[in-house]
Amino acid sequence: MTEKFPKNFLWGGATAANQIEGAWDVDGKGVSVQDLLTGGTLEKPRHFTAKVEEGAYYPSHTASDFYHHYKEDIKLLADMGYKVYRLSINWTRIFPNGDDEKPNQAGIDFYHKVFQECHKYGIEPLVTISHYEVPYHLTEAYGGFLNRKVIDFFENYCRVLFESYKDEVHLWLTFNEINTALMFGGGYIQAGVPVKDGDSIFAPVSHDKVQNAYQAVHNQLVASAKAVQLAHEINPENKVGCMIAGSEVYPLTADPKDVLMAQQQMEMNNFYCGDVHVRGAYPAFAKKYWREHDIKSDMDPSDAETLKNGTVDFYSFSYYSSGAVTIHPEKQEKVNGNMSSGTKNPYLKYSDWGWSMDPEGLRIYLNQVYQRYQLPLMIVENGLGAYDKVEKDGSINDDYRIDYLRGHVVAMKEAIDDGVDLIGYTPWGCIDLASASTGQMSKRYGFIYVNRHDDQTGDYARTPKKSFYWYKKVIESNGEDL
Ligand code: BGP
Repeated sequence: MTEKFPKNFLWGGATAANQIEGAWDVDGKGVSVQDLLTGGTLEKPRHFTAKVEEGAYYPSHTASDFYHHYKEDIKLLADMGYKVYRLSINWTRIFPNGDDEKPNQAGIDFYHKVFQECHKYGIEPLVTISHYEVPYHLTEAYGGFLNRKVIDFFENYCRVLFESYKDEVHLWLTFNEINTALMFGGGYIQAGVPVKDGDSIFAPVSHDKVQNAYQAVHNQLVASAKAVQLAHEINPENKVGCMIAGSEVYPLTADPKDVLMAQQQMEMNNFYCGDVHVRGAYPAFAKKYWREHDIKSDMDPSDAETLKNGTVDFYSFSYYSSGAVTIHPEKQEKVNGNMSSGTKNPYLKYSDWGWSMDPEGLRIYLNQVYQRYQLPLMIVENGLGAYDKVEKDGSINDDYRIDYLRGHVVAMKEAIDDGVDLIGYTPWGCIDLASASTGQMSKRYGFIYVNRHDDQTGDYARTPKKSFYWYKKVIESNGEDL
């Protein structure tokens, strides 16, 4: 007999404010780093514009208009039987510029309404405090998280959240995919580090930018540790997690040099930030990496203590795909996709955006991370971005999505049987939303279809897809009926 999902397992789904809410300039909201990023495609990635260009498409400006549909949306999540809903608070609704003296009451009220709606159905909100939504003013005036003053603004923002939502929210994540600042575009989206007008979000990263990204991430790790302490102080019931962009990296061959390369990528991609969040100190391999890459971050003498005292209560991560690496150029095969690094893995299939599909990799990752940290784990993003087709009768038969998710739920079950303490699962984009890497509405993840398209047409009508009914059944049976 194999182990089952625990009785109180947190089934749910996840979204982010800038990708779902729209209403980017209403009720006192300020401009976030997202609001200046245009839409893009796989061929022509999204880019930064120093100010909003007339006629250009900015995904965060309209997105799925959750701002005006939240009641209907949360009711649909409840119909699926959600126990938890992961969403983010857009910092610029609370502090429009980031350094304002007083918060914006209309912003605070909006999320009160959202949380109350969740509680009406017994859904626990899991709140990401910063999901790629740094106020743009902090980028322009301070250099984003490159500047330590922004740690204080973040702390102030957290204080307002923890106090305002003390009775409504007890599950928090500090920074979404904190490690991505070290991987893409020099940290603009993740940490508000300034970039040049026209820079793509995947622009090649110069040494200065790498240096900046490490500095900004250090400051964010300190900010996160302060937030954890504050959350516990304000309400001992609060549980705070980190959020890592998780990916398993395989050696393409059994050549020990490939194995070493994969190990080193796992360390820098996954464990560099994870270790600081969980263990409160940088891992041993960090020093060598800094030395070899000439990275010098300013650290305050008090930082070591802050990191030590601000370790997280649980480890959360996103998992979409795995990577493979080899030192042998003749064995390398390129993947056409926007997130793939390394080489094609011949054992796996790839999505239309070149992301590998690898449920087994999730089981491996869960085991690896659990053995390393021995903390409760939560998968807060997972899913298949795909083009959906609406049939003549209005139905959406997304069997490919069901297959992808089923494989990952099976992998979770196996990991639980392996002994992993997995506490929850919130697949990404449970309601269709704008894609983070392309800005497209047509790259859909949802159980709920939103009638909105890349050309900015569509009335935002919501329709449950076939996967909606499948996931409802999964939740009802606590992961038994797949
Ligand atoms: C993660 C982000 C999300 C989300 C997801 C899917 O990296 O945390 O914001 O969008 O990836 O990516 P995409 O939207 O590019 O398909």
